[in-house]
Amino acid sequence: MSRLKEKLRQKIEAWRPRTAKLVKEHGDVKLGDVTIGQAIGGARGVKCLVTDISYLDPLEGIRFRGYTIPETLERLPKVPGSEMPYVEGHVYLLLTGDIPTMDEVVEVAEEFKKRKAVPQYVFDILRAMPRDTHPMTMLSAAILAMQRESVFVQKYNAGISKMDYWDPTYEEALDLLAKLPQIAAYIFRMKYRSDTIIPPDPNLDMGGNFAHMMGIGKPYDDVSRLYFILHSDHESGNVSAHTGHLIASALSDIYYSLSGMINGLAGPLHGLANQEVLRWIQGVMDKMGGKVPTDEEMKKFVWDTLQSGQVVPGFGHAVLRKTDPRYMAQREFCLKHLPDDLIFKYVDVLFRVVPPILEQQGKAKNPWPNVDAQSGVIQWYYGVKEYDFYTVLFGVGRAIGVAANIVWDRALGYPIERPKSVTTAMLEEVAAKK
Ligand code: HAX
Repeated sequence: MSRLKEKLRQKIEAWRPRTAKLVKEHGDVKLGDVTIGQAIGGARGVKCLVTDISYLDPLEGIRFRGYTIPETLERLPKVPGSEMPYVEGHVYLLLTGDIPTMDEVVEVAEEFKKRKAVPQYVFDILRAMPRDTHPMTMLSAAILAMQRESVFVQKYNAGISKMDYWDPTYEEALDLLAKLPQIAAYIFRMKYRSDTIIPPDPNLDMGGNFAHMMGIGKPYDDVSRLYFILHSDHESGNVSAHTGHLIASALSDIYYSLSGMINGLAGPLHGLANQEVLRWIQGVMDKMGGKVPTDEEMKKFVWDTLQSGQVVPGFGHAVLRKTDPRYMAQREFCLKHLPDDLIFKYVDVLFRVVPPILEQQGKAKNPWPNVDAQSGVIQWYYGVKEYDFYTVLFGVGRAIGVAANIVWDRALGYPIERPKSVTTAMLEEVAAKK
């Protein structure tokens, strides 16, 4: 058994009594009430999910296993010669809650290398799809196609004990995570680089290998590491994480679950917002003839968007009530590596003008930028101008957190998810009694 798996096994054994005690002795303690507004309004703020992989504080932002983004980036072991940590180390952190040593990270990186071969039929399926298929559809289909590889299904059919469900789930989670960078890069090169596929380099870590297969030189390896880490998890109520958890709760395997979570991420109110931001900026650029708008000019574009009944992509959040620290981490990267980039300047103007406008409009509860307002500009700068592809990068990162959650869901025996519905008439009846 690998050291990561052994450590995970020990953590699971130690954790199980905590969950069991809570359910047995305190199962009927109230966490809160649900209002009619919440029932109609997407369960916003209803506390009914449990995860220890990450926690999103509305004012502070995300903490991965208790660590803020700057702490995570600082403490995880760095790839030699790079500014950014190993993504494999982040996988270790999310799964176990512990910051790994360099030795432990290298072991996980080696394990990823052993698991990374993508079956040929996946490429055949991708090639059979019309070339103008959205890359998120391709990614989802590629993951779903590999469902026949599921270790969980094999073990389940052989009658494995419920207590051991986490083990094959862990195995297939690592199998899938190790393959995703190659699938993503394959989609990119096939669709947007005249089908010139670059094979993986067996000597590189996950982020380095992704940059290599994309055909982009340094520091794109660090960009990839940063992206995958930043996008990995955002507690479990967001659409992609929740979808993955929900599907897995039916004991569907990791392939079904992650293919489904990718489909949720592909919505413009969620992960696709990063593509929408670039599309929106390009529209403004066309109108401005490439010149950077003044604050006054930009305000007009923002108001035009709002008045035509559309959202300003990259701003607002269902939970956060301040600027997303994932935005700030990428902003810092931009200030260091691409301060004079034209699109970064656009993003910078938006950073100044959008929040006061949204406040003035008085609808959005959070006027501040989210992760998606900043992520496209970095990709564009390093040559990935096909913004349809941006959400795929998000998806590769998000898979890490969703997979870690599912392994723990199985370990702690979380049941099939089944919230209760009511009818509109029932709501009216309750409202009338008040
Ligand atoms: N532009 C214009 N209007 C906005 C807005 C924005 N950026 N953000 C919120 N609003 C509006 C909402 O559409 C809603 O309007 P209605 O009352 O007319 O329906 C109102 O303000 C209240 O919304 P809210 O409670 O503040 O926000 P929600 O929790 O309902 O939605 C969203 C959160 C992120 C979906 C929302 O802010 C939005 O649409 N933002 C733009 C799209 C975007 O950037 N999405 C990415 C979010 C981060 C993420 O998940 N990345 O993957």
